[in-house]
Amino acid sequence: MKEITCFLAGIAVLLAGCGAKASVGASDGSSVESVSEEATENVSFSADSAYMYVSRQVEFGPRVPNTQAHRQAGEWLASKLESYGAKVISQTPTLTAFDGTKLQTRNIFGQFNPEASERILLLAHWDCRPWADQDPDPAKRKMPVDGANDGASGVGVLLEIARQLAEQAPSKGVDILFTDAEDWGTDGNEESWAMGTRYFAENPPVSGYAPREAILLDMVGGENPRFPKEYFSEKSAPGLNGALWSIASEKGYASMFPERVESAVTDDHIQLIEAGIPTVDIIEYHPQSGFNSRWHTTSDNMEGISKETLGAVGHILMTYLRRNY
Ligand code: AHN
Ligand code: ZN
Repeated sequence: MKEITCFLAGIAVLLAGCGAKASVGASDGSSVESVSEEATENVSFSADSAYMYVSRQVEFGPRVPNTQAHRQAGEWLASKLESYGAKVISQTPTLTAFDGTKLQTRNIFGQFNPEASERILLLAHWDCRPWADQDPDPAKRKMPVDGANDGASGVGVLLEIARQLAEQAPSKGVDILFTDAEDWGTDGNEESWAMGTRYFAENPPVSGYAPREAILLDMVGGENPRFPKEYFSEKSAPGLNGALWSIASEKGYASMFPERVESAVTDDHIQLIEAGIPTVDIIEYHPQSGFNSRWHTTSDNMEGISKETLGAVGHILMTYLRRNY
């Protein structure tokens, strides 16, 4: 009996800790009923649907700027966002890459509740790297990557979030941005990455654009991933970082989301942070081996995509959105 009492008290403390309502205990001691916050907060996210959005992008072929696959996928992404009720603005600058190539790019920006002044920005890059320069086979290093994880995974999760927002509108503002030309970069040249996001930050699509905070998803579909906190994110938005990682552990994803800073990456979030928007990057990283082993190889294809991972990330994000927006 003593053990059971402690167990029940433990549940009560946990639930109280996350602000949930709980009714614990039964007269005959045989059942424990609890009404968690989850039941009342209406968080829904379909991992199957997110997976389908990833797969659909990959079917276009590598979405490398200046290719037909890229143009067609860009059209599809904009029309999907629009179909979920977002007010969509495309930016189509020609950007010059580090190697002199002129890139015909497209940032795709969709707003839910465009008139709300309190807003959050959710983003992921949709372009693919033109060269699989990390491929173990030297003969393949000039081939483009499929970008199933590196690109399509984050976009797939955000498209599913857009679909959920069409079902139940947020009470504040939510913006979704698919950024271009993130991955036409080269080692040792910080400026060569994240060109689309730099353009967005320097040329906001709506005047006076100032979201309260932003969340970047990058490589969120791998198998057996690990998402430690990221250094620049923790510096720029410790509150948001803390809230997301504590939702992760509340939902049972503590081992996938260790609450320690273990990475520091050059990515789209740096551009937003420099523009004054506190931003968190959710990105797979392993302290020993770095990114996912398929990263920038020809194996970054659908075989490396896990529905469970997409579902975990989506559920955490959706929970944060429903509680705060
Ligand atoms: C660097 O490779 C320096 N940063 C990783 C940013 C990135 C590339 N994310 C996806 N692809
Ligand atoms: Zn990449």
